[in-house]
Amino acid sequence: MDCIFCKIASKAIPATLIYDDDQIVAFHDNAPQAPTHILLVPHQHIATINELGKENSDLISHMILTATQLAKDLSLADDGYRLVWNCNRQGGQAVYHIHLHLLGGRNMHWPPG
Ligand code: DGP
Repeated sequence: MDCIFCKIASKAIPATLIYDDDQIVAFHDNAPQAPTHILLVPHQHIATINELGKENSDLISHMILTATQLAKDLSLADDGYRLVWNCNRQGGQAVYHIHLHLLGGRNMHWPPG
């Protein structure tokens, strides 16, 4: 197993998890791009969102709903926040294990960089 997010999700390496259940974990990004920058990561290794199929619908729904709940819990919901999936090289993906970015605490720019 040579995937950093598999290792974090399986607790093979220590990380401060802010959410943890049988499907996903969430933890703070180690290179934060906003005052709040959380990653939601499934236990299941899926390299990119291109590999997702209908069989993953419950997982993806759970990731989004957990992100929105965390945003509410962290008082980001009223001012707003951003959820981001990066895919492959031009999409800016660096870690090839799918993850949902939750970014908040500042004004976001559009178009994104
Ligand atoms: P992406 O570019 O969408 O693949 O984002 C990967 C993010 O993962 C990037 O913002 C930095 C973060 N990251 C990479 N390795 C680690 C790690 O070992 N721990 C934590 N907390 N974050 C990591």
